Amino acid sequence: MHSVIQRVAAIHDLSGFGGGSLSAVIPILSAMGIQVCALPTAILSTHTGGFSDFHFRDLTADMRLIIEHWRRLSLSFAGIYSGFLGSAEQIDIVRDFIATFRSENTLVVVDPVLGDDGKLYDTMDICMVDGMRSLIASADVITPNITEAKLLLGKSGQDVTSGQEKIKDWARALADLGPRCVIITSVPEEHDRGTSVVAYDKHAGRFWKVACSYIPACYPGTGDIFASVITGSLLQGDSLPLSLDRAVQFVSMAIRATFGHNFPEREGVFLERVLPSLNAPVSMSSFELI
Ligand code: PXL
Repeated sequence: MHSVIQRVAAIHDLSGFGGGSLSAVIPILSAMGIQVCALPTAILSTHTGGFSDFHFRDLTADMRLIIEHWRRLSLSFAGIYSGFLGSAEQIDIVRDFIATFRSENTLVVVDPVLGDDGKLYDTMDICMVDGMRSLIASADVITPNITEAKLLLGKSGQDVTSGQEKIKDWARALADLGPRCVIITSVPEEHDRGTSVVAYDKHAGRFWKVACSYIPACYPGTGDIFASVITGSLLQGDSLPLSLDRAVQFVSMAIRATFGHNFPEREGVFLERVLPSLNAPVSMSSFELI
């Protein structure tokens, strides 16, 4: 029967407090009219950024059983979207999942969650970096931040991360590993304190950039929010540059809705304040071809 709603398999952890991961993926995609089937990779009391004594339960064994049941149900997906993985073994599980459930029109988005601010997250190690590098070969779209781009390309900590031509080379090198579209976030601007998002569409041979307004705060979970809006927007049929614009605007709005309040940054952004804006028409577009 013709499907009336688009369905996405969301392969992420569930962090109980602090926002991000499935706590962001589900409401964002639901608000965009997309049905989310969650395949949890791990359950945590909080995300790992800014909390040291978090509880972590790895769900590798459960994932296999969940996938087996979904296979018996012959489920199909318009999108497959992965993020934080709980063990190196899950790399193979996600790769097999994509091979089994992907059809001609399935959009596969891999957010290679590994680290930020020049450092690996607490639960990540070099095996995960190597695994993620192999997993992105199965993706149509990847959304690394600048730290993850560097790790995936095996660049050293000393490697300078600014300069438009350099970032374009990195995006090309990541696309050479497999994905059609590479979206790099948190790219430092050369002449001011701001950052931008740079995207490369290998088939079109084009680079796009959207500048992000500067706010002196760093909230965990914004990478998951960004990648979720990208996934929803592409599934809704938006172009790559328009999807970038929507995701950057939504993250900026969430940060602005939070920044004026005096809560610790580790508690994440007030996503609920801005969710309804996902249904508003795009009011302004600021993408540039670079
Ligand atoms: O936002 C990425 C992310 C996802 N899941 C967990 C995390 C992080 C980043 O810190 O800790 C558990």
